[in-house]
Amino acid sequence: MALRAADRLKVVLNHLDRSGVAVRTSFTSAQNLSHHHPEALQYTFDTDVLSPEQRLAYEENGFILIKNLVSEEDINRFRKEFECICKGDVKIPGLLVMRDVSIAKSEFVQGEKAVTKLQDFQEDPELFRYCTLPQILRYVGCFTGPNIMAMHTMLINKPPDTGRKTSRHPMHQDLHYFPFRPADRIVCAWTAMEEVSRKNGCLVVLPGTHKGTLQEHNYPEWEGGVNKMYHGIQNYNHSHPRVHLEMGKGDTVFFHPLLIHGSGMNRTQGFRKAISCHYASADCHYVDVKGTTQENISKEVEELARKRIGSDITISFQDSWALRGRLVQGDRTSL
Ligand SMILES: O=C(O)CCC(=O)C(=O)O
Repeated sequence: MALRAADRLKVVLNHLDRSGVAVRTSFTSAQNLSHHHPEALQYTFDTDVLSPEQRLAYEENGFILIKNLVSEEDINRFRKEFECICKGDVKIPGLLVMRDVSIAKSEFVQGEKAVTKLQDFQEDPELFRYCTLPQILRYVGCFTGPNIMAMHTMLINKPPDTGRKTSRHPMHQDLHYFPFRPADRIVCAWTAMEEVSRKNGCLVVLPGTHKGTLQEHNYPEWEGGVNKMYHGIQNYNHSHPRVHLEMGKGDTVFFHPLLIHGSGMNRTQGFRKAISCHYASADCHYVDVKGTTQENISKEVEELARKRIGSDITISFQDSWALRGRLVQGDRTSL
């Protein structure tokens, strides 16, 4: 009996999974972003969730965009909770409320308009629902495998730029922030909470860069200042093809932690909101980052913990992740 094209591709993929034979695919857009290094399948599992074409696209590009994954109702609930937190009606233990470097210096901005990011919302049952949505976890499992930890949570409220270009997020690799490996078993889910476009500062990614290594990150020397913890890579290839991820409300992109990405300035008067979670396989293990390019961020995180908790207890970089991580599927085998 003749096999459908997708089924034939599946047979090939299963074979490749076992043999580690080289595959290559191209990005499905006007730009040809395929890279001409043959590689073995290594970034995805065969779970019957991703189509063979989607699987090949992630292998090649390091990201995949799924349209309409999160409902309008859920997004509206997350937005409401964000407003309650900004107004001070809800207090969440451990939540980090961040302000834009240029807005923080102004005395006159209050509430929602002053907050650029909520980080570590694992103790907020309403926002943390995002990390447990079954339709998200189905995809996450394609990259992590069945034991899944939600490690890092953020609601980003990119403000209208004040003219100092501080609403930009420098190009970076998320692995810089993580003392756990292997990188291929980590994935970020990032969901647009409204239309995101080049005008309001959508994500920008450099396809294929997930196949590279972790680069050195530092604070960029921007004239207008730079937000706390917004480290960037100085020496990436500026002529590498870029993809601007323009997305609708509820669309979700899944991307690899070595993928070089950032986001542009918000040139509108509205706040550009997105909610995200970094997941890792619970089978990952911690690594010591002393003496590596990650030492700068580990020291900064440890210093922040001292300021928040007090200097009588020492929270190491690794502890800070072990404390925040939450099991969302399967068994907590290692992390
Ligand atoms: O949402 C954005 O503008 C960028 C977020 C991001 O890349 C990050 O926080 O690592």
